[in-house]
Amino acid sequence: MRDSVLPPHSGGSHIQKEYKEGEPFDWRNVHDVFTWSKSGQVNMAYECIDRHVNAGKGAHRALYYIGKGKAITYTYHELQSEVSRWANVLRRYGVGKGDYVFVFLPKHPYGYIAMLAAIRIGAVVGPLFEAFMEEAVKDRINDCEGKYLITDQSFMDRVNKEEIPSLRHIFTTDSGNDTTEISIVEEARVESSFSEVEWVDLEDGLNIHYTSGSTGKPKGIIHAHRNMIQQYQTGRWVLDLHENDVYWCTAHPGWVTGTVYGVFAPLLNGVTVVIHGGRFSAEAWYQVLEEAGVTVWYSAPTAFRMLQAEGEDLQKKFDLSSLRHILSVGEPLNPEVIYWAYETLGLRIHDTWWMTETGAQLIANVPTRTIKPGSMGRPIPGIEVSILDEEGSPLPAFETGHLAIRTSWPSIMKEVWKNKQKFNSYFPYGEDWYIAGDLAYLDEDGYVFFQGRSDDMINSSGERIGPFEVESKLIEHPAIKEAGVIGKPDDVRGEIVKAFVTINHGYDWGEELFKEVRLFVKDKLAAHAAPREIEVLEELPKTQISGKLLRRELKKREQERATFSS
Ligand code: 6R9
Repeated sequence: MRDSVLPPHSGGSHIQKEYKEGEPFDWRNVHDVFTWSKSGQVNMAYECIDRHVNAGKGAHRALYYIGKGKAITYTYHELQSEVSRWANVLRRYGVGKGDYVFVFLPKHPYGYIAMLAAIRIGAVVGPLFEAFMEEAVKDRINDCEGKYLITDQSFMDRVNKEEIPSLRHIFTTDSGNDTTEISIVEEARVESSFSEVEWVDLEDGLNIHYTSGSTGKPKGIIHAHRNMIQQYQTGRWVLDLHENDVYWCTAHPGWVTGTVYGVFAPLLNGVTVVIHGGRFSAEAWYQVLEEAGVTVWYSAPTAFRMLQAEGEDLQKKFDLSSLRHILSVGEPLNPEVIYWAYETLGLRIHDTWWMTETGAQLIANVPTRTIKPGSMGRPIPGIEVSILDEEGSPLPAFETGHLAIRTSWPSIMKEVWKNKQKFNSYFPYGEDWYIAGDLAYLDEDGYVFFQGRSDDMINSSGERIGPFEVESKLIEHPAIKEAGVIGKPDDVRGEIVKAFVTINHGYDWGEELFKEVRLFVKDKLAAHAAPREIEVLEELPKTQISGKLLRRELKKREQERATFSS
């Protein structure tokens, strides 16, 4: 019989010393860490890099890249120099405070340097997921009229310059043959390794991430430099980062996790950040853990499940003894995976919950607390959570309702780009409570149990996919008349994208057309958005009055079928 709770492990020395369980926590206690608390001048890139260099830690390793070819290392000092050179190039081409700079690069140190260089000169950085295809790239840059793009020459076939009229300059990391782009790597070489920091306000824009809603196009969530308070502190208490840690967050910065916990939180804590290029493979991932000597590892349930599926024999081939702390985010973490890690690695997986909009973790299993597998953990110090009913009144323990967070906290979003209405929709019961859009219940000890989304959002392998975006793309294909898209429960990916469609006259549905339509969505949007299943219907269920698609009905249909067949 497995234990229903897992005891705290021996780590977590920071939170153990600095926080007494049950006490209130004031975020202002964190301000002293930062240079701005004395100088009054703030910039995220400065606090991530220069602060450590000035404290005599310039020789400490900041980035450690394992990918194709030889490993690449940047010390904090080298990172400062390189970021400054890139910042000088950007400045020379007119990039300045408040400009939107999109970064469309693979998992490689260049991507990190590009982001930090843009932030150093006061620009707002928009990291784009490396698997985005032409339309996903175009829609996002056009939405906020981005003026600058830093990408790689090999990605340029997915950048349609003609259809992004706001773009003034495109910088690329590989000179290639096309001379219309600016080779930022080459131009940076001849720049000075010193650059002035653009001092901004705590409330000024830092990054923009697009998240999928259940209706309409993705929304641009804008965050401010003040986020560093909570990002630093959760790095310290939840990730349990200590100066000599070798830390690997497996997410690409195009997902908010890869930016906040792949770049900001670890660098604010002065640790070594491991970057691994390339796609998932169990062998390659174990290899990275061993070769880099990873101590703290932040990943997602789908990846853990895929590793589990590869079996213990493979795992045993690697020396994973450096690992001491594992965390997860993005989708429900099933208890089986926690027990798998506990039994094979001797470590618990610590689930964490947050959203693009929240800017940092809010609910987590901090190292000093008992884990209840199946629960995301409890609100972190300084955060208050409640479960509200449809009228906005708190529900008792074990009753499922809307997951609500008491406002405010340091890293809450600043705004939704040009969409006040969308921003307000997060506060339907007044400004005291932020409503996540997730359903959950609390147990008698205040542990939070996730129950699903209250809207139609799909979560496949930790990617949030808006059904509307996929539906819109599907009906652009000449064979598809109408489309309704839902998430179908899946053992490995959490959910898969399933489409119900009606077909235009003259088309024969079959394997060939299925593949063609799937590829169509994959090529235009992204691989993770392409339906893995497509089912043809006579007609789609709609609401009687407004004719709105009833995704709920499609879901029900899928559920009933699952019950009958199991
Ligand atoms: C960081 C991130 C947010 C949505 C969120 C929820 C789901 C995140 C979770 C989780 C179950 C967890 N989610 N963490 N569900 N357990 N530990 O994921 O941001 O991409 O904006 O997604 O992801 O539904 O509302 P984002």
